[in-house]
Amino acid sequence: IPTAGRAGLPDSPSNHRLQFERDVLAGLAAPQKTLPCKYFYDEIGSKLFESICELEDYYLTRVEADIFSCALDEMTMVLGQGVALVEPGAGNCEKAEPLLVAMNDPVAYYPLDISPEILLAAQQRIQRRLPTLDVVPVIGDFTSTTVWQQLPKSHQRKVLFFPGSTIGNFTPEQARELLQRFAEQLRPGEGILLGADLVKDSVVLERAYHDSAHVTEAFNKNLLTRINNELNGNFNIDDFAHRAFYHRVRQRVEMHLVSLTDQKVEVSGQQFEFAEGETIHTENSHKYTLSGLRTLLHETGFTTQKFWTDNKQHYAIYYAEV
Ligand code: AVJ
Repeated sequence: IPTAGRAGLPDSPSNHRLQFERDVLAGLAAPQKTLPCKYFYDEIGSKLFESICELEDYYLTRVEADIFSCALDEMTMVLGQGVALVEPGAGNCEKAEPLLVAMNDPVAYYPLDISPEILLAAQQRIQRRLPTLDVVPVIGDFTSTTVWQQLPKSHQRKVLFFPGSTIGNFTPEQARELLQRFAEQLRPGEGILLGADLVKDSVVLERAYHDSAHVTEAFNKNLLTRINNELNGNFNIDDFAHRAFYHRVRQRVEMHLVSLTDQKVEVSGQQFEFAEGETIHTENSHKYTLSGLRTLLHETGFTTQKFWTDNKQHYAIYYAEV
Protein backbone atom coordinates (compact mmCIF):
# COMPACT_ATOMS: atom_id res chain seq x y z
CA ILE A 1 0.00 0.00 0.00
CA PRO A 2 1.51 3.33 -1.00
CA THR A 3 1.72 5.63 1.96
CA ALA A 4 3.14 8.78 0.33
CA GLY A 5 0.90 11.77 0.73
CA ARG A 6 -1.23 10.33 3.49
CA ALA A 7 0.25 12.62 6.09
CA GLY A 8 -0.47 15.67 3.96
CA LEU A 9 -4.00 14.68 3.05
CA PRO A 10 -5.43 13.05 6.14
CA ASP A 11 -9.07 13.36 5.14
CA SER A 12 -9.09 13.10 1.33
CA PRO A 13 -11.33 10.48 -0.34
CA SER A 14 -8.34 8.51 -1.65
CA ASN A 15 -6.95 8.28 1.86
CA HIS A 16 -10.33 7.13 3.13
CA ARG A 17 -10.17 4.30 0.60
CA LEU A 18 -6.63 3.36 1.67
CA GLN A 19 -7.66 3.42 5.32
CA PHE A 20 -10.71 1.28 4.51
CA GLU A 21 -8.52 -1.24 2.67
CA ARG A 22 -5.97 -1.42 5.48
CA ASP A 23 -8.64 -1.84 8.15
CA VAL A 24 -10.49 -4.54 6.20
CA LEU A 25 -7.36 -6.55 5.35
CA ALA A 26 -6.11 -6.35 8.95
CA GLY A 27 -9.53 -7.20 10.36
CA LEU A 28 -10.00 -10.26 8.17
CA ALA A 29 -6.49 -11.50 9.00
CA ALA A 30 -7.11 -11.45 12.78
CA PRO A 31 -7.89 -14.68 14.67
CA GLN A 32 -11.36 -13.34 15.48
CA LYS A 33 -12.20 -11.74 12.16
CA THR A 34 -13.55 -8.26 12.65
CA LEU A 35 -14.60 -5.24 10.60
CA PRO A 36 -14.90 -1.69 12.02
CA CYS A 37 -18.54 -0.64 12.27
CA LYS A 38 -17.82 2.87 11.03
CA TYR A 39 -17.67 1.41 7.51
CA PHE A 40 -21.38 0.52 7.60
CA TYR A 41 -22.23 4.04 6.55
CA ASP A 42 -21.74 4.27 2.79
CA GLU A 43 -24.67 5.72 0.84
CA ILE A 44 -26.71 2.50 0.94
CA GLY A 45 -25.71 1.76 4.53
CA SER A 46 -26.74 5.23 5.66
CA LYS A 47 -30.14 4.75 4.01
CA LEU A 48 -30.52 1.34 5.65
CA PHE A 49 -29.63 2.87 9.00
CA GLU A 50 -32.33 5.52 8.49
CA SER A 51 -34.81 2.68 7.85
CA ILE A 52 -33.64 0.92 11.03
CA CYS A 53 -34.40 4.10 12.98
CA GLU A 54 -38.02 3.94 11.81
CA LEU A 55 -38.53 0.32 12.93
CA GLU A 56 -40.84 -0.47 15.82
CA ASP A 57 -38.23 -2.97 17.08
CA TYR A 58 -35.45 -0.38 17.11
CA TYR A 59 -36.76 1.65 20.07
CA LEU A 60 -33.58 3.74 20.53
CA THR A 61 -34.32 6.52 18.03
CA ARG A 62 -37.96 6.83 19.01
CA VAL A 63 -37.33 6.86 22.76
CA GLU A 64 -34.48 9.34 22.44
CA ALA A 65 -36.65 11.65 20.31
CA ASP A 66 -39.43 11.42 22.93
CA ILE A 67 -37.02 12.34 25.72
CA PHE A 68 -35.76 15.29 23.68
CA SER A 69 -39.22 16.60 22.93
CA CYS A 70 -40.35 16.25 26.56
CA ALA A 71 -37.22 17.86 27.98
CA LEU A 72 -36.61 20.49 25.30
CA ASP A 73 -37.40 23.47 27.54
CA GLU A 74 -35.20 22.23 30.36
CA MET A 75 -32.40 21.38 27.98
CA THR A 76 -32.36 24.72 26.21
CA MET A 77 -32.30 26.31 29.66
CA VAL A 78 -29.20 24.41 30.84
CA LEU A 79 -27.49 24.88 27.46
CA GLY A 80 -27.89 28.62 27.71
CA GLN A 81 -27.75 31.39 25.14
CA GLY A 82 -25.39 31.95 22.20
CA VAL A 83 -24.08 28.40 22.00
CA ALA A 84 -22.09 26.85 19.14
CA LEU A 85 -23.30 23.27 18.79
CA VAL A 86 -20.67 20.79 17.55
CA GLU A 87 -21.92 17.36 16.49
CA PRO A 88 -19.42 14.53 15.91
CA GLY A 89 -20.86 11.95 13.48
CA ALA A 90 -23.82 14.16 12.61
CA GLY A 91 -25.07 12.16 9.59
CA ASN A 92 -28.32 13.71 8.33
CA CYS A 93 -28.41 16.15 11.29
CA GLU A 94 -32.04 15.27 12.01
CA LYS A 95 -31.53 15.09 15.76
CA ALA A 96 -29.87 18.50 16.01
CA GLU A 97 -32.47 20.33 13.95
CA PRO A 98 -35.33 20.43 16.49
CA LEU A 99 -32.83 21.22 19.24
CA LEU A 100 -31.34 24.13 17.27
CA VAL A 101 -34.83 25.44 16.53
CA ALA A 102 -35.71 25.36 20.24
CA MET A 103 -32.37 26.70 21.54
CA ASN A 104 -31.93 30.24 22.73
CA ASP A 105 -30.14 32.13 19.89
CA PRO A 106 -27.59 29.47 18.96
CA VAL A 107 -24.76 31.11 17.01
CA ALA A 108 -23.32 28.22 15.06
CA TYR A 109 -23.73 24.56 14.19
CA TYR A 110 -20.73 22.45 13.21
CA PRO A 111 -21.87 19.02 11.99
CA LEU A 112 -18.89 16.73 11.61
CA ASP A 113 -19.09 13.62 9.44
CA ILE A 114 -17.22 11.49 6.90
CA SER A 115 -20.05 11.64 4.38
CA PRO A 116 -20.00 14.99 2.54
CA GLU A 117 -23.15 14.32 0.46
CA ILE A 118 -25.39 13.80 3.47
CA LEU A 119 -23.81 16.71 5.37
CA LEU A 120 -24.23 19.20 2.54
CA ALA A 121 -27.88 18.28 2.03
CA ALA A 122 -28.47 18.69 5.76
CA GLN A 123 -26.65 22.02 5.80
CA GLN A 124 -28.96 23.42 3.13
CA ARG A 125 -32.05 22.15 4.93
CA ILE A 126 -31.04 23.62 8.30
CA GLN A 127 -29.75 26.85 6.80
CA ARG A 128 -33.12 27.42 5.10
CA ARG A 129 -34.93 26.90 8.38
CA LEU A 130 -32.52 28.96 10.49
CA PRO A 131 -31.12 31.64 8.17
CA THR A 132 -29.18 33.51 10.87
CA LEU A 133 -27.41 30.42 12.19
CA ASP A 134 -23.85 29.83 10.99
CA VAL A 135 -23.99 26.24 9.65
CA VAL A 136 -20.49 24.96 8.86
CA PRO A 137 -20.06 21.30 7.88
CA VAL A 138 -16.72 19.72 8.73
CA ILE A 139 -15.80 16.65 6.68
CA GLY A 140 -13.81 14.05 8.56
CA ASP A 141 -13.66 11.10 10.94
CA PHE A 142 -14.40 12.28 14.48
CA THR A 143 -12.17 9.55 15.92
CA SER A 144 -9.17 11.13 14.16
CA THR A 145 -7.28 13.93 15.89
CA THR A 146 -6.93 16.03 12.74
CA VAL A 147 -10.62 16.73 12.27
CA TRP A 148 -10.75 18.95 15.37
CA GLN A 149 -8.16 21.25 13.86
CA GLN A 150 -10.68 22.06 11.11
CA LEU A 151 -13.07 23.64 13.61
CA PRO A 152 -12.83 27.43 13.44
CA LYS A 153 -11.08 28.91 16.46
CA SER A 154 -13.57 31.19 18.12
CA HIS A 155 -14.74 32.48 21.45
CA GLN A 156 -18.19 31.03 21.02
CA ARG A 157 -19.31 28.81 23.88
CA LYS A 158 -19.23 25.24 22.56
CA VAL A 159 -21.53 22.36 23.42
CA LEU A 160 -20.77 18.96 21.95
CA PHE A 161 -23.83 17.08 20.81
CA PHE A 162 -23.33 13.31 20.84
CA PRO A 163 -26.75 11.65 20.66
CA GLY A 164 -27.94 8.37 19.13
CA SER A 165 -25.96 6.09 21.47
CA THR A 166 -22.98 6.40 19.14
CA ILE A 167 -20.88 6.11 22.32
CA GLY A 168 -22.11 2.49 22.47
CA ASN A 169 -19.96 1.56 19.48
CA PHE A 170 -16.88 2.09 21.64
CA THR A 171 -15.64 -0.33 24.28
CA PRO A 172 -15.53 1.23 27.76
CA GLU A 173 -11.79 1.91 27.37
CA GLN A 174 -12.28 3.46 23.93
CA ALA A 175 -15.24 5.46 25.23
CA ARG A 176 -13.08 6.90 28.02
CA GLU A 177 -10.39 7.81 25.51
CA LEU A 178 -12.94 9.44 23.19
CA LEU A 179 -14.62 11.46 25.93
CA GLN A 180 -11.22 12.54 27.21
CA ARG A 181 -10.44 13.73 23.68
CA PHE A 182 -13.79 15.55 23.62
CA ALA A 183 -13.07 17.15 26.99
CA GLU A 184 -9.75 18.46 25.63
CA GLN A 185 -11.70 20.39 22.96
CA LEU A 186 -13.70 22.21 25.63
CA ARG A 187 -12.98 25.09 27.96
CA PRO A 188 -14.34 25.28 31.51
CA GLY A 189 -18.10 25.84 31.42
CA GLU A 190 -18.47 24.24 28.00
CA GLY A 191 -20.38 20.98 27.84
CA ILE A 192 -21.59 17.82 26.21
CA LEU A 193 -25.08 16.50 25.58
CA LEU A 194 -24.67 12.72 25.48
CA GLY A 195 -27.32 10.15 24.59
CA ALA A 196 -26.85 6.48 25.49
CA ASP A 197 -28.86 3.29 25.46
CA LEU A 198 -29.40 1.67 28.85
CA VAL A 199 -29.07 -1.93 30.07
CA LYS A 200 -32.44 -3.69 29.88
CA ASP A 201 -34.21 -6.97 29.22
CA SER A 202 -32.18 -8.96 26.67
CA VAL A 203 -35.27 -9.86 24.62
CA VAL A 204 -35.93 -6.16 23.98
CA LEU A 205 -32.26 -5.57 23.16
CA GLU A 206 -31.97 -8.50 20.79
CA ARG A 207 -35.17 -7.62 18.94
CA ALA A 208 -33.72 -4.17 18.26
CA TYR A 209 -30.74 -5.71 16.46
CA HIS A 210 -32.54 -8.66 14.89
CA ASP A 211 -35.66 -6.93 13.65
CA SER A 212 -38.55 -8.82 12.11
CA ALA A 213 -38.31 -6.82 8.86
CA HIS A 214 -34.66 -7.95 8.42
CA VAL A 215 -33.42 -4.42 7.81
CA THR A 216 -30.56 -4.85 10.30
CA GLU A 217 -29.58 -8.03 8.48
CA ALA A 218 -29.37 -6.06 5.21
CA PHE A 219 -27.42 -3.32 7.02
CA ASN A 220 -24.92 -5.85 8.39
CA LYS A 221 -24.50 -7.67 5.06
CA ASN A 222 -24.13 -4.42 3.13
CA LEU A 223 -20.64 -4.21 4.61
CA LEU A 224 -19.70 -7.27 2.52
CA THR A 225 -21.31 -5.76 -0.59
CA ARG A 226 -19.31 -2.60 0.02
CA ILE A 227 -16.09 -4.60 0.26
CA ASN A 228 -17.00 -6.44 -2.95
CA ASN A 229 -17.58 -3.15 -4.76
CA GLU A 230 -14.80 -0.98 -3.38
CA LEU A 231 -12.04 -3.45 -2.58
CA ASN A 232 -12.54 -5.96 -5.35
CA GLY A 233 -13.95 -8.60 -3.01
CA ASN A 234 -15.82 -11.75 -3.95
CA PHE A 235 -17.95 -12.41 -0.86
CA ASN A 236 -21.01 -14.49 -1.67
CA ILE A 237 -23.49 -12.64 0.53
CA ASP A 238 -25.86 -15.62 0.72
CA ASP A 239 -23.12 -17.70 2.34
CA PHE A 240 -23.25 -15.50 5.45
CA ALA A 241 -25.94 -15.10 8.10
CA HIS A 242 -26.75 -12.16 10.35
CA ARG A 243 -26.32 -12.78 14.09
CA ALA A 244 -26.99 -10.38 16.98
CA PHE A 245 -26.97 -11.24 20.68
CA TYR A 246 -26.74 -9.50 24.04
CA HIS A 247 -23.67 -10.37 26.10
CA ARG A 248 -24.59 -9.76 29.74
CA VAL A 249 -21.06 -9.66 31.11
CA ARG A 250 -19.70 -7.38 28.40
CA GLN A 251 -22.93 -5.38 28.62
CA ARG A 252 -23.23 -5.10 24.88
CA VAL A 253 -25.08 -6.30 21.82
CA GLU A 254 -22.63 -7.88 19.39
CA MET A 255 -23.34 -8.19 15.70
CA HIS A 256 -21.61 -10.85 13.64
CA LEU A 257 -21.72 -12.30 10.15
CA VAL A 258 -21.59 -16.09 10.35
CA SER A 259 -20.02 -18.12 7.55
CA LEU A 260 -22.50 -20.82 6.53
CA THR A 261 -19.87 -23.01 4.85
CA ASP A 262 -16.16 -23.66 4.67
CA GLN A 263 -15.12 -21.11 2.09
CA LYS A 264 -12.36 -18.93 0.69
CA VAL A 265 -12.89 -15.26 -0.06
CA GLU A 266 -10.64 -12.81 -1.88
CA VAL A 267 -10.31 -9.11 -1.07
CA SER A 268 -7.81 -6.81 -2.82
CA GLY A 269 -5.96 -9.85 -4.12
CA GLN A 270 -5.62 -11.41 -0.67
CA GLN A 271 -7.26 -14.69 0.25
CA PHE A 272 -9.08 -15.37 3.52
CA GLU A 273 -10.39 -18.72 4.73
CA PHE A 274 -13.61 -19.20 6.64
CA ALA A 275 -14.60 -22.33 8.51
CA GLU A 276 -18.29 -23.16 8.71
CA GLY A 277 -19.66 -21.29 11.74
CA GLU A 278 -16.74 -18.86 11.93
CA THR A 279 -17.82 -15.25 12.36
CA ILE A 280 -16.81 -11.73 11.44
CA HIS A 281 -17.48 -9.47 14.40
CA THR A 282 -18.96 -6.33 12.85
CA GLU A 283 -20.30 -4.22 15.73
CA ASN A 284 -20.46 -3.69 19.46
CA SER A 285 -23.33 -1.72 20.91
CA HIS A 286 -22.55 -1.13 24.57
CA LYS A 287 -25.36 -0.53 27.03
CA TYR A 288 -24.94 1.58 30.15
CA THR A 289 -26.51 1.92 33.54
CA LEU A 290 -27.25 5.46 34.74
CA SER A 291 -24.44 5.19 37.29
CA GLY A 292 -22.09 3.72 34.69
CA LEU A 293 -22.70 6.72 32.45
CA ARG A 294 -22.17 9.14 35.31
CA THR A 295 -18.90 7.40 36.23
CA LEU A 296 -17.72 7.47 32.61
CA LEU A 297 -18.33 11.23 32.46
CA HIS A 298 -16.70 11.91 35.82
CA GLU A 299 -13.64 9.81 34.96
CA THR A 300 -13.09 11.83 31.79
CA GLY A 301 -13.17 15.25 33.40
CA PHE A 302 -16.85 16.15 33.18
CA THR A 303 -19.18 17.27 35.94
CA THR A 304 -22.68 15.98 35.33
CA GLN A 305 -25.31 18.71 35.53
CA LYS A 306 -28.53 16.94 34.65
CA PHE A 307 -29.97 13.85 32.99
CA TRP A 308 -33.24 12.89 31.37
CA THR A 309 -34.71 9.45 30.79
CA ASP A 310 -37.98 7.83 29.68
CA ASN A 311 -40.39 6.22 32.15
CA LYS A 312 -39.16 2.70 31.31
CA GLN A 313 -35.54 3.87 31.70
CA HIS A 314 -34.68 2.43 28.31
CA TYR A 315 -32.49 5.39 27.32
CA ALA A 316 -30.76 8.38 28.88
CA ILE A 317 -29.46 11.78 27.89
CA TYR A 318 -26.83 13.46 30.08
CA TYR A 319 -25.68 17.04 30.11
CA ALA A 320 -22.21 17.51 31.61
CA GLU A 321 -19.62 20.30 31.66
CA VAL A 322 -15.85 20.33 31.98
C1 AVJ B 1 -25.85 4.20 15.54
C2 AVJ B 1 -24.27 2.95 16.75
C3 AVJ B 1 -26.20 3.74 17.84
O1 AVJ B 1 -25.49 0.53 17.83
O2 AVJ B 1 -27.62 0.86 17.96
C4 AVJ B 1 -28.24 -0.06 14.61
C5 AVJ B 1 -26.05 1.26 14.99
N1 AVJ B 1 -26.42 -1.17 14.49
N2 AVJ B 1 -28.54 -1.33 14.35
C6 AVJ B 1 -26.53 1.04 17.43
C7 AVJ B 1 -26.89 0.06 14.71
C8 AVJ B 1 -27.44 -2.00 14.27
C9 AVJ B 1 -26.47 1.98 16.23
N3 AVJ B 1 -25.68 3.20 16.57
